[in-house]
Amino acid sequence: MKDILCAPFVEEMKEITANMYRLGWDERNGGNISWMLDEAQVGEYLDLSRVVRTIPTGFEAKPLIGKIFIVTGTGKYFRNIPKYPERDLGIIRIAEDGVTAELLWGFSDGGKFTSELPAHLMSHMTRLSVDPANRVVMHCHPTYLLAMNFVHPLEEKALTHTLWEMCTECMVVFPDGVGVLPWMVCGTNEIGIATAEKMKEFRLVVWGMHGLYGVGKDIDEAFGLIETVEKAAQVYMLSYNRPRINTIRDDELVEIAKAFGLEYRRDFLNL
Ligand code: 2HA
Ligand code: ZN
Repeated sequence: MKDILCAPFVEEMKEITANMYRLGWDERNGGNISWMLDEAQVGEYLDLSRVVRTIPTGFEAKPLIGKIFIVTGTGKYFRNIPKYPERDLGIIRIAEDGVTAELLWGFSDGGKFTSELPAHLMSHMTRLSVDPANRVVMHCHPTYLLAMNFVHPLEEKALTHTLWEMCTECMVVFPDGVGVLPWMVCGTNEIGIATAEKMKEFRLVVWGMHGLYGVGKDIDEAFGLIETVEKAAQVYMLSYNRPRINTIRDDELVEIAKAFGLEYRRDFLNL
């Protein structure tokens, strides 16, 4: 059996959480990540017949039975994950009943998975139904996007349009736009259901005045979506209260979409 602490998926979780912390997106215990792993790959590092303990998830995730995820722990700080991966990360498998998580590794201090597990697993279910290659769900509190939430309408068309206008790359990276939920209590099944509903249409979902969800086939893709939104939000916050003398026009956004052969949210333009 190979050493789990050297597994590429543990290494990558350490690296990405350290990056996100340094970017200021994950203060204290803010943010959470879940990543669906390949069973054969995990089997090189762990005896899959050995369950450390079981933890109820609080909701049914039948389509995910038998699926294995590496997830961040509740109350754990991204800042500490590189130092204490075995304590602050866990590898869980959804049990046969669909409502229990079998802990295969990690959470070594008796801890458990993120309080946002409902939003994560429900989002995995939805994304897998529209994109079988999806593996990662990532949540964080990007600073400029959060600031923007307080001065810009929290509406999907308006928010997406503004972000698209801020950097030429935005249309290329998220032509499908950004979904928006109003402020809601976090950590509940309700916000999980609402997030997953938005995930039918969007790979990016803003939790109003809280943060952002991004998904993708791997860590790079989810992270890349989030950092592109955050860059655009930063440009917006640096410029929105000054006279605007230049802008990327809607007909130019269409030109980008055409040049890159993109399927995009035409209804989010004002043409
Ligand atoms: O885990 O970010 O949404 C802390 C959070 C809750
Ligand atoms: Zn949060």
